[in-house]
Amino acid sequence: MSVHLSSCSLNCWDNCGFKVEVENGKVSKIDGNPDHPITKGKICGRGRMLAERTNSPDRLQFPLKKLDGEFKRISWEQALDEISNKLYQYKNEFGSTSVLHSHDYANGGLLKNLDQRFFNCFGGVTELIGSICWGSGIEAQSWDFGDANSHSPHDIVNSKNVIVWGRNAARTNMHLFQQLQQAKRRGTKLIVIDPIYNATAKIAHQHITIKPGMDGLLAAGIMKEMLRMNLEDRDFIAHHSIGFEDVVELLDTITLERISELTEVSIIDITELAKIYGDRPTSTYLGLGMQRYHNGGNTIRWIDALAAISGNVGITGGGANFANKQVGKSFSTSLLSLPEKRKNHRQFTMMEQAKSILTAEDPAIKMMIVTCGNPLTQVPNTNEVKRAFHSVDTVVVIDQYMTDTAELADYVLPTTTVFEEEDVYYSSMYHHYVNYGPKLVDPPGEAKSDLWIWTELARRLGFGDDFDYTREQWIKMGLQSLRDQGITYEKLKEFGHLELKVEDIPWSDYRFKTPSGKYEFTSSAAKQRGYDGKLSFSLPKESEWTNPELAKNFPYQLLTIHPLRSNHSQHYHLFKSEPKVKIEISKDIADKENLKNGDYAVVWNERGEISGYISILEHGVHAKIINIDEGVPAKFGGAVNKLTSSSLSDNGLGSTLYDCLVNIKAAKSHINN
Ligand SMILES: Nc1nc2c(c(=O)[nH]1)N[C@H]1C(S)=C(S)[C@@H](COP(=O)(O)OP(=O)(O)OC[C@H]3O[C@@H](n4cnc5c(=O)[nH]c(N)nc54)[C@H](O)[C@@H]3O)O[C@H]1N2
Ligand SMILES: Nc1nc2c(c(=O)[nH]1)N[C@H]1C(S)=C(S)[C@@H](COP(=O)(O)OP(=O)(O)OC[C@H]3O[C@@H](n4cnc5c(=O)[nH]c(N)nc54)[C@H](O)[C@@H]3O)O[C@H]1N2
Ligand code: SF4
Ligand SMILES: [Mo]
Repeated sequence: MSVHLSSCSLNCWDNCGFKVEVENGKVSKIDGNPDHPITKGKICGRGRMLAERTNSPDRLQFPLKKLDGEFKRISWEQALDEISNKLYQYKNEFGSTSVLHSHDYANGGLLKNLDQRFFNCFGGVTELIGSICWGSGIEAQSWDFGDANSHSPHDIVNSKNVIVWGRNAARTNMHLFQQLQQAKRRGTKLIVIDPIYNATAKIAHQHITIKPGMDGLLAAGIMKEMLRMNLEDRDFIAHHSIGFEDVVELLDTITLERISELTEVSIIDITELAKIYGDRPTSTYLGLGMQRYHNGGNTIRWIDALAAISGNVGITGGGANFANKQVGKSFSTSLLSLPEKRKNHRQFTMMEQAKSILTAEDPAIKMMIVTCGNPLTQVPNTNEVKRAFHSVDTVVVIDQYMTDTAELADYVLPTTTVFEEEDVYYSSMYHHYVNYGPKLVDPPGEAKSDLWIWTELARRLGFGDDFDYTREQWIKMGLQSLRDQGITYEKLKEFGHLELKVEDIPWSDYRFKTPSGKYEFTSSAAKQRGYDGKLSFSLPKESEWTNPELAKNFPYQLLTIHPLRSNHSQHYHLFKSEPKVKIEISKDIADKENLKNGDYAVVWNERGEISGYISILEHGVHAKIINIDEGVPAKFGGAVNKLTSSSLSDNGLGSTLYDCLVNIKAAKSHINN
């Protein structure tokens, strides 16, 4: 048995350091690396289960081709020859943008950026822009500050108060959760603002239940109270910001009573929050859930503005922590991806990929290659996504498992897991350490890395020279920009993880990366793009105010938050007992619809329906909420994205996944009856 340092590869805030045991050529156990400065030996079940994900007999092991509706094993030679011939033909006949690259970010490896290199060298394809995950918040912060940068996780020790605003830390960001527990023991005041009384709310001094999609207005109410009590930071506002007068003008148009009524947060709580923000340093940890609304960007901008007005920007213990884009920007990704090779391209948004495929002309989409994503389960409006996939002549899916998406493919290519290839791993969400992950075991059957697949296809298509590098050379290429910091391939290999030199306290010099160089309450970057750039009192798209007719038929708000034990769709099939769709509802809905725990029910709207078992949330949940965790694959009764909408959020080409009205009723279980 041998033990090796490695990394979690999953799309997650924490990017944990691993200690991996290998026995007889198999990964036998995964633990946390106690020497990792942030993750300190603790990892979650999803990370541990990467052993099962690697060893499972259900792994895809051979290239498959669909013939008469059934998958048949074929050789790599045949798969690569046929796929490269098709790429060549479609490019010749219809142009290279008749090929679509559909993807998400399921693997945090640096070399996963090489898919871009392949498609750029091919001549440029139809690519996806925007983000289902965090698009609106990222753009919101870049309008306000010039970029989306977080404080170092170590800085939390300096905060007097911590507000966790719409981040499900206990479930999604376990090392922040541990820090919150420690902070609380040190006497830090902890407040959670969330429509659900989640596990983070349980440890907080106070949980504030809010009506979903109304957080921007709550931040406005807190600011109004701060101004009334003269708690704002006049110096910051005067010297380091522009556009404050626009905010004041807008705040004057609404009363605190009206804000309280719309957000369903009491005036007492709003006033208390104003005092907390005024009692510096107060740090805000924003989550991603609350920007998955039509008004999501505006929501994040209000919370940024609150942090700014209260003087909590650029100071130790403060911050509006949403993402840490400094991390990803440290690497030489364009050396890897060669954007200059791209001759043609067309862009579809990630959210609207299905609709765009169905309506594409000049050229139509003829071929689609899917990597690091499972759009059939994860992209909104599943029924439309399914129609889109069926409309494309040739679909190639590269994955480790036969997912809902792979089921619809013409070719399925088996790929490696994190322990079967060498790479370095990072996440631009939370901390700024980069981890090394060696190749520890051989992949099963004939599974090959994504990189091997791109290299073989590139050779067949005549640009093999662009892929003629060893793994070590590729990693060194990606780390080139870090050489001056002493971050090298050799050192990463030696130490297992290294600290990137990014700013621990972003904006401490008050030099913002906005066009004015100041914090922008009214965004000039937004103005340049044709928006008015001002904050507004915008609302979700599906609500009683914006669409009363819809709200009459579909009176409840559906959240589809991230599952505890799975990373999206990736772990459900490994659970000991078969997963079921759990429909969590408030006590009020249970009473109104006469539903009890364990009842079978159907949730529906105009886009689709999904059935599952009722679980009543007894405490602290907003009265009109239904939650169904996302990610459940079709074979277990999913996907909940049959119900969600593919419309875009207000900025950043983000998603509106939680901006979703539904109805619910008891149903007959096909299992029990
Ligand atoms: N266990 C687990 N962890 C994960 C993942 C996973 O799949 N499973 N996925 C990873 C990824 S890709 C991401 S993006 C992150 C996401 O991390 P989070 O942002 O923590 O998680 P989400 O599930 O996106 O957001 C859900 C939280 O937002 C709250 N919320 C929803 N609507 C609103 C609202 O209008 N206002 C407020 N205040 N709160 C609201 C929900 O009640 C919930 O607590 O998690 C990462 N970590
Ligand atoms: N309703 C609803 N939908 C959501 C969300 C929500 O909150 N609610 N959250 C959204 C968010 S935040 C995100 S980030 C997306 C995530 O969306 P996805 O990334 O599509 O979700 P996963 O289920 O993680 O699927 C990733 C797939 O990539 C495969 N994979 C893993 N590693 C590799 C690799 O190295 N190479 C290749 N080729 N494949 C690999 C996995 O086996 C898996 O099938 O989902 C979004 N969808
Ligand atoms: S999924 Fe996240 S918390 Fe779990 S081991 Fe991986 S990086 Fe750590
Ligand atoms: Mo995400």
